[in-house]
Amino acid sequence: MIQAFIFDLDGVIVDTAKYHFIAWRRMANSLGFDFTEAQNEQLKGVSRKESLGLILEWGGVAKSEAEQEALATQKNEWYREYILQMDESEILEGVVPFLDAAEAAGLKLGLGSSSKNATAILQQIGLASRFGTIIDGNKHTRSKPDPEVFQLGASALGVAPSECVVFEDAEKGVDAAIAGGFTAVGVGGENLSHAHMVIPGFQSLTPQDVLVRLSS
Ligand code: B16
Ligand code: MG
Repeated sequence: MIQAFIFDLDGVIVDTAKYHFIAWRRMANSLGFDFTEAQNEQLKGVSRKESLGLILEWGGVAKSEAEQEALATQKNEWYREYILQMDESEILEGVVPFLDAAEAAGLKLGLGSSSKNATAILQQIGLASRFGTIIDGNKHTRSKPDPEVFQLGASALGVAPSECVVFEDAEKGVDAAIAGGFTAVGVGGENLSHAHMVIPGFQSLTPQDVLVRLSS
């Protein structure tokens, strides 16, 4: 029986992919190359370090470890300029009523994100206190598609993966949930057909709708 919902952050609760894209592009442009929004799709759910590696590869640019460290720090400073302007108006449509209904139904709520900025973002948008546990990029070491982030979340909530639904917008996030034995709900996005169920978003959706569709 499902006892808990674990939510990814970027792309599920808020659309921060656009801010990651602007900041990474600024960094790429400073190195003399560019990349596309379609390529940016591949960075969803991927850690900062791994994202940088992919972008440098696309630009055909080689950098030392120390230089990569400096580039990642610079990108994060730019990214934080954007996220520190965020407020609750950036919460994706339907998310708050869905969280309210899930809580009222007695489900435990957790957050599992690759982002080291997840807690800052949740504070900016006023949702930090809504989750029984927040596992962010500072609390786990193995990136999605490794299931570690969700396993730590389930364990902190005191539930087994089989009792937990994970909501994810990234292909690698859905892979991570499935690899860990969770039920995966893909949110929006493309390449999510391997999830147990796909939803366009949370508008007009209730936890009961999800549980009924998953059991049918
Ligand atoms: P940061 P999620 C992920 O968050 C993003 O989708 C991904 O694009 C980003 O590179 C990663 O967090 C790391 O973010 O640089 O803030 O630590 O989708 O797992 O919530
Ligand atoms: Mg995401």
